[in-house]
Amino acid sequence: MLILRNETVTAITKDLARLPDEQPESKASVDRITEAAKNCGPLSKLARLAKSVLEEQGFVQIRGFSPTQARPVFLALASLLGEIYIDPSIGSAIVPAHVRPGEMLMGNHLRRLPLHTDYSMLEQPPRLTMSFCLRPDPVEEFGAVYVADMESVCFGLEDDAEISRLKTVPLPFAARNAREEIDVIDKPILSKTDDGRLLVRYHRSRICQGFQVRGARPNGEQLSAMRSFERLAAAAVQVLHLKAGDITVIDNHRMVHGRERCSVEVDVDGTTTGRQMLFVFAY
Ligand SMILES: O=C(O)CCC(=O)C(=O)O
Ligand SMILES: [Fe+2]
Repeated sequence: MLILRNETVTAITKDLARLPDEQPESKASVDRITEAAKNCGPLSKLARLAKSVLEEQGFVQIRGFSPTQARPVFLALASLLGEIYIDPSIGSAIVPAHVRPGEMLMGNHLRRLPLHTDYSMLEQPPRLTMSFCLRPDPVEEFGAVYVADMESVCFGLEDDAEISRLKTVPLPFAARNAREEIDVIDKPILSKTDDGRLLVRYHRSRICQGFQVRGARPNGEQLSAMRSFERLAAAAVQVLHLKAGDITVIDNHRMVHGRERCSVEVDVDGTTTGRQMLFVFAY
């Protein structure tokens, strides 16, 4: 974990006061934030440290910012670590999530979220999944993030039969396209990026949806690839407990992530308040 001293947070916040204060809805506004972030000395140094830790272990947790500083700090740091991705179906660089009963989006569910990679249905999934914790779960052990580094799981064992199968058995990943139809792409769980690095993709419910759309059932090889991947990933899980203000950066090409179950506080009128996060994705 990178723990920021108070002086560091003060210096970064002062620098960022010069940043354009705008909703990052367009590529142009993200470009302006990126340009301004490059001139923030202490933030650039923090970004360099974050890159080193990310390279070492596939994720990095940064603690010390306050939740009220969320948007400018989060976006500026993201823009120094990668090229920010704007999901066309969302239309904004920042994606909020608030845990509530009865929500559609997986990130808002109270249940435990199984290990997966984000945007597994894209030909090129974003390299970084970044989160900013605005409000942790009301219960200490709840709402924790799980990460598992599949690069270290595979290291030195690339020719092992079980791991080799993960590179060759294709699985159908489903995605809703702009016309509200379902597209399916066939990809193995483990492949390589253009620059030859490991690219992990996995999302059990997207895969199930892929089979459903095709009107097919997974064959024995596919089932055993899914089971063996899930077993290998589960055995490598590390648990990250979040505090308000924590920024977590996960390498979405080499890691899978998930989340512990959540809870909500219930008001007299039945409204609920739970874990609140902001997400940014980047290449
Ligand atoms: O809330 C979290 O920390 C993770 C949520 C998540 O992984 C997702 O919605 O894809
Ligand atoms: Fe995710």
